[in-house]
Amino acid sequence: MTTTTGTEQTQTGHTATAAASGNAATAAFAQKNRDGVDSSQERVDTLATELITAVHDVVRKHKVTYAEYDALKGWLIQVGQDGEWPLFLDVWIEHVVEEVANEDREGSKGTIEGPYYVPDAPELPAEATLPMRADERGTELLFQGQVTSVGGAPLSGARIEMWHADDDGLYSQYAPDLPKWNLRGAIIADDGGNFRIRTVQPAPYQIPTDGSCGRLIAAAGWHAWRPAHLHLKVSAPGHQPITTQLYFTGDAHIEDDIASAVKPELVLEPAPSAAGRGNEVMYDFVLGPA
Ligand code: MBD
Ligand code: FE
Repeated sequence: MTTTTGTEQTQTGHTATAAASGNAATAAFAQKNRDGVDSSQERVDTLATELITAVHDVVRKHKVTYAEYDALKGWLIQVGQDGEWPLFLDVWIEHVVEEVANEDREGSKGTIEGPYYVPDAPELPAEATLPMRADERGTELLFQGQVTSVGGAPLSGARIEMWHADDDGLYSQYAPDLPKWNLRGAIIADDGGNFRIRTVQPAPYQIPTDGSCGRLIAAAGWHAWRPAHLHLKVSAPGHQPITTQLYFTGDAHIEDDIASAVKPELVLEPAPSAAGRGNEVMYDFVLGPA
């Protein structure tokens, strides 16, 4: 990817905009969140009071002006209009929620889900190629391994959902003109918990620069990049499911992911494929009891 604008021009001329991907992510979230959560009044009181107090502390500490307060108000309104609340929250907040949620987890490390998961991707056999275009760009990758329990028992029929960006850093269903399930699939492991998935290595992901999150990044002098990554959800009956991501050694943004979601255990070291084409790498998933 060579763009620095975050606005991808696709082959058919449609443009990937922050508002389009943001609004799609907002709609997808609304769909999955229909049930809400049943919190006690005491819990809501505690969390809301402490959050509001934390903001008061920042206002006092830095003597925030009315001009700055109005800029904040305008920006918050615009985040909603751009549909970028899922993006904002998953980039800057989710990693701490994940840290707390998984502090007692046994087995493989998890990390954040991010805004671009889609349930019910096509099911594929244990040895499979992710759905992709005939001319899909990117280095071919063979990703293989085994799903086991913490005791080492193979988890027959484990489900490995994988989704990732293409060579332009774009996700299907969140950018125009990509086939619906491009680079998304649900692989069912064999009786020994083994899987062999063929795909192409994704490109690094840049937060859209033409939306509210991009404006914040530019105004603060931050960078907008996540290292290239594979997203995964791995599950098996009787075991704790895991949501994680895997990264590639040597990526320029491993050390400074804008979403703070890299962990050393999640960095792959692919090697050139023995068969001669592309790269291959092994990674095993270990799931704790449910
Ligand atoms: C992504 O692809 C992603 O994984 C996260 C966490 C945030 C924004 C885009
Ligand atoms: Fe991602």
